[in-house]
Amino acid sequence: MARWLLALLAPLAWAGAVPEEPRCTVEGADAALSAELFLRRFAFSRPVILRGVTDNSAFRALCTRDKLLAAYGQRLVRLSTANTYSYRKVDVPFQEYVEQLLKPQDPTALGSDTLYFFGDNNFTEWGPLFQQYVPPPFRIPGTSGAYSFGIAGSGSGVPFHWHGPGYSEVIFGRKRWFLYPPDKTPHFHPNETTLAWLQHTYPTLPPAERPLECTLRPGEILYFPDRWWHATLNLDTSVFISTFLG
Ligand SMILES: O=C(O)CCC(=O)C(=O)O
Repeated sequence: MARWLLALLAPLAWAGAVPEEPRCTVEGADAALSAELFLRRFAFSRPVILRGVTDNSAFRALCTRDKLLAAYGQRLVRLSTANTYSYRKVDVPFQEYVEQLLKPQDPTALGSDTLYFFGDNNFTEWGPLFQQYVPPPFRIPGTSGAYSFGIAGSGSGVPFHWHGPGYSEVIFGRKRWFLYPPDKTPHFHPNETTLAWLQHTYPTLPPAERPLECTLRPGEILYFPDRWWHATLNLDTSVFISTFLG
């Protein structure tokens, strides 16, 4: 689907917005990137944003608010607190999440008091939806992909953390990413939301201490290598899916 049409349709499907920062310091690649070059240049060493490598318009059409509510409204979804270690989990019907909890982030709330729907998905109930997702094309030898699907309000996000390599794709909305290599631990508090970190810590960082960053739009896929620190900020109410390689 053309990007201008997506931009028009996205606010109709899921609402809300935080101002966008146009700076993008993550390398980009297009459909000309080969699997061999992906492995040599990015897989083990640096993030990359892949553009135009898959077409998820069919999956996107199933992820509108109305379609998801009709299909899964009565199903339970598991929410996690939006702090670095996401200790607390809460199960709610998907409809209750969408109608009552899916709100813009309160900038004064702690991560431990902010519920985020991402991961812990029920692959039996949501399997028919996930089967329509076209995953990113490149694999690291010896790994397979596991999905984490999410929907979250504008200004929400996950504070800095790290784990194995993976991809993240935005289906609706825009998501700003912040990344540091494994040997550069960011300045952050694990119970501070990304929005609070952006307001209080980010402006104080000298240029050499700034993260790599970029805002992802539908159709763009971020790859992050093993152990890279990352934090996210949804600029709009967003629908998104990560593919973890393990
Ligand atoms: O999409 C998000 O907000 C969180 C993604 C993330 O942290 C991950 O894929 O590891």
